[in-house]
Amino acid sequence: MTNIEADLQKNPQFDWSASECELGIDRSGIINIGWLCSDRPCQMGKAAKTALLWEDHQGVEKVFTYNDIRILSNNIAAYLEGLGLKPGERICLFMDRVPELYIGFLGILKLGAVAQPLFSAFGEESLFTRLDNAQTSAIITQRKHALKVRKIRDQLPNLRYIIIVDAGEGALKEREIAMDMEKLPKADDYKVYPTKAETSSVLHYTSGTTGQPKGAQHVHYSIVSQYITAKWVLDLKDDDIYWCNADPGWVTGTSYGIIGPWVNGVTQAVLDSGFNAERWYKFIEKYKITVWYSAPTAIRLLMREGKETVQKFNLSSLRHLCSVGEPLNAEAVHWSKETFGRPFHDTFWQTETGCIVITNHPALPVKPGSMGKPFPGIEAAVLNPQTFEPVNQTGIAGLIALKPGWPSMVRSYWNNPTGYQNKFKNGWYLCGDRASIDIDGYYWFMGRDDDVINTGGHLVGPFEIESALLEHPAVAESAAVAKPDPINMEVVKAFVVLKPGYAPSDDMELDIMNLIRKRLSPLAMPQEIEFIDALPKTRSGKIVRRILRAKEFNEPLGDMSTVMND
Ligand code: 6R9
Repeated sequence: MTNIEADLQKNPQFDWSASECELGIDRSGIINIGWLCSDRPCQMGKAAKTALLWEDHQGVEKVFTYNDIRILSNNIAAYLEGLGLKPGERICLFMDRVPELYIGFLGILKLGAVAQPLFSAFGEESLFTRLDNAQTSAIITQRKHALKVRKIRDQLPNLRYIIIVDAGEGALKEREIAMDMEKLPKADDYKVYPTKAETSSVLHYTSGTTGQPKGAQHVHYSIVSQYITAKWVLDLKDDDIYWCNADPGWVTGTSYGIIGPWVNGVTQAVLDSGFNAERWYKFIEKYKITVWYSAPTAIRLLMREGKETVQKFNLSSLRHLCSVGEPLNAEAVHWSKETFGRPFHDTFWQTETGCIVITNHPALPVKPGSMGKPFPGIEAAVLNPQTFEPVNQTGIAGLIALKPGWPSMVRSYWNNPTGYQNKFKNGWYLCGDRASIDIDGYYWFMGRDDDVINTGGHLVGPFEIESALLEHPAVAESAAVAKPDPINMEVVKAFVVLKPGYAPSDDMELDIMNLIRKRLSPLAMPQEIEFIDALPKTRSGKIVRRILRAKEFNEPLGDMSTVMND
């Protein structure tokens, strides 16, 4: 029987407070995610149980028990405190998927500071924007990524420490200090900071259409949602070996790549390596992964690899599969049934929701191509885009909206209260996506309702790309839009107007692409650049990306009345 069925049988009325009870916490008392993910499992008799099975791309393995992660995160918290870092300060984690990232995350939270994880493939400009906005006090990183921090540290007066986890004997530069996690002084009885339900915990940056990325500010109380959704949707049980292949630079990698499995006291496996079908299958076989949380782009890559590759491995340990980040097409669900003997279960949610909100939980029959239904305790609707009232009719497209109030809902955007207010209409939180609901109450995803580009499950904002494009000496104006892609769903395409005196060429295209890859990230790099004479604009001068995008997708152009066509 699945967890959700077992729990609902005992107590059919859903209430978040039942999860508080199971976690032994009280909304008005002390709640600390770092403690709940490491000390509590130890207190529940799991001290010697494996918390983390880690392997890197060269096959080097490390194993950590719950007691190991408890002590190591204590040591890190005490070390950071010793540096003078205080509760509430932002401490960035900027690393590949090394153990220090996972355990450091808990350490920062135990100190009462705010963990700000950033994707290690970010270039210096993406990094700068986010550290500057959060007025980050310290960054924990690796030698290879410290080079990017060095380039921007002079413009970041608040950044007091650049902590390098693998410094070795290498020379340290200004503000840099070495921290060897395994050799830190022991702080076995570290006094975890008494954070409360509403104390800030995690700051995840996410892209919108306008302006720079927004820092979604979460609180310690979010763990209530992450606990119960991991238990019910991922169906995590005591003897599971769980693998989430998302990077903690993105919300899936923290909510369900750190907090969800550990607060449930489950063993999780981490592979610090990019995509490679054989390596992935080998990893599942070797560690006997039972529950796997993946994404449509990865599934499409595996599908492309074909049957012969899968057949080389024994994947019979897999018992439950979930997917997130992009629409999970029906074809991928059928393929996974055929290949693994079970379907991928779709889960829809966002950085802002902090937890899964619409899903095919394991007790719900999967309708391939649908995202499933709202999670118990989540009130969702599809709203008419003009009136912002629920459409209340099956099959009609509208805006996905949620009634605020679940525990892991984002509390604000860092330094951007207006941006946060703009996400609400008529008492509903708007996700920025469109869907319809069928007669059985299943949600069918239709697309985003804005210009944000979803490439391989990662959101990239056009504004950030366009700002970086303008730094190229030849670029006068630009627009970044989504272009359909068979694997990544969407990739970035840039339309560029050159300054007088510059002519389009292959070299120019490559030069511009490289600039974006280096400054922002490989994800944000345009896969194609089209040089044009002028961009479509409204009479008030705003770029109408919708028209450029419609051309890429062969879609109708829609209302053109406000667009200048001269
Ligand atoms: C968790 C995460 C959120 C956006 C979201 C939507 C898209 C996520 C999806 C999905 C279709 C799904 N998205 N899950 N689209 N089906 N199951 O991905 O957070 O990075 O903030 O992205 O991703 O557009 O609004 P985040």
